Amino acid sequence: MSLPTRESIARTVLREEEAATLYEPIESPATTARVDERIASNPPARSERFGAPVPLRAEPVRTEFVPGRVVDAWGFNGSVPGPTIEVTEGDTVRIIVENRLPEVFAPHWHGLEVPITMDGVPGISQDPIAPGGSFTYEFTLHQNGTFFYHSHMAMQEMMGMIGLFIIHPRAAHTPVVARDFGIILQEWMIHPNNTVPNTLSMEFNWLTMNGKSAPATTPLIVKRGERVRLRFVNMGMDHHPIHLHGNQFVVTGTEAGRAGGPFTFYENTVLVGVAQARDVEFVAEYTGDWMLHCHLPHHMMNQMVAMVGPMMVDPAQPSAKVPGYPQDMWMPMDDLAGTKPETYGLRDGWTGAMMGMMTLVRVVEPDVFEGA
Ligand SMILES: [Cu+2]
Repeated sequence: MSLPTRESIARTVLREEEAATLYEPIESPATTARVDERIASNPPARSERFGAPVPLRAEPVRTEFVPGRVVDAWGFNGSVPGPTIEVTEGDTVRIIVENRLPEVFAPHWHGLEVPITMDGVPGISQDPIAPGGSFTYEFTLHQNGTFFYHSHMAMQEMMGMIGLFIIHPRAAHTPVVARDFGIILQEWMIHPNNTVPNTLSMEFNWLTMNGKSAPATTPLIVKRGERVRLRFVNMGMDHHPIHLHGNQFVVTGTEAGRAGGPFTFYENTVLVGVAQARDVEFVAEYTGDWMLHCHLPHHMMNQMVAMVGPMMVDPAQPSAKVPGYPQDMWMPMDDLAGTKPETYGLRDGWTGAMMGMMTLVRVVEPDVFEGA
């Protein structure tokens, strides 16, 4: 087993300091952990302290699911998925939404109990926001939990238009967590030689966590002994059974907010249905690189295209006589995707095991984590 080195952890901390200059976390003494925004969106999101309105621009965004796989998606503020909005229960928020798309649009605040005029459904609760137009939403939040915003135009959803809307409670839920990660699950059909998602497709060949497919996803680094919260949101056409290796967790929240405790029903796979949120919590007791992934086999792959790859076989080879051969190929690409601090120290060839809706929870020893 390979562990991050002191050097890699130092680089991670440096990266966090750099990120701190990019956004201003909301101060909330009630909570000890914030959603890790390096994970929650890419590039790092800008959380806005209430008092200043939150600017939210709907716009085309060119991104990459893995290095070299360019995709022309739609998102918010230059990010797919959009930036994480983090607020505290009781806050009044003002969000200035600007439409830089070439068609009408409106954002819906999924699960939030807001006045009907703020619900963001074009044609029902308001006029659609015209291209070049804007609309200001303002509401007071009396809930807490994992929520999200998304375009209420169905095909725009499948172009990527979603972001996390995290409402922290006034007093932290107990037991208090030390790490808090938000992960948006999405699926896409990107045909060969295309960069634009086919939003009408019923089949999908790219599965992403926060806009990246493994091995380009960012592993979650935690210290052994810490209590960890993972927040999942699913915006797509399939339900995702998200499985964590080597640990048992409890579901502590849904798309409606915090669930009622005590939490005694342990699982290691949680089904995150379409338009649902699930919060799970566990204590990271075991050192190691534990996989966290959707367990649908077709969601553990990249670039699935019929009649390409596994279907090609040389009939002259003896192996061609084995019924069913070939099935899986081992294709590590460490050089391509293995260069960020969070992947430092993984075994050679690790990228061969990482595809699709997949990442790692890397539990490291406290002295390694602290760089002692
Ligand atoms: Cu899945």
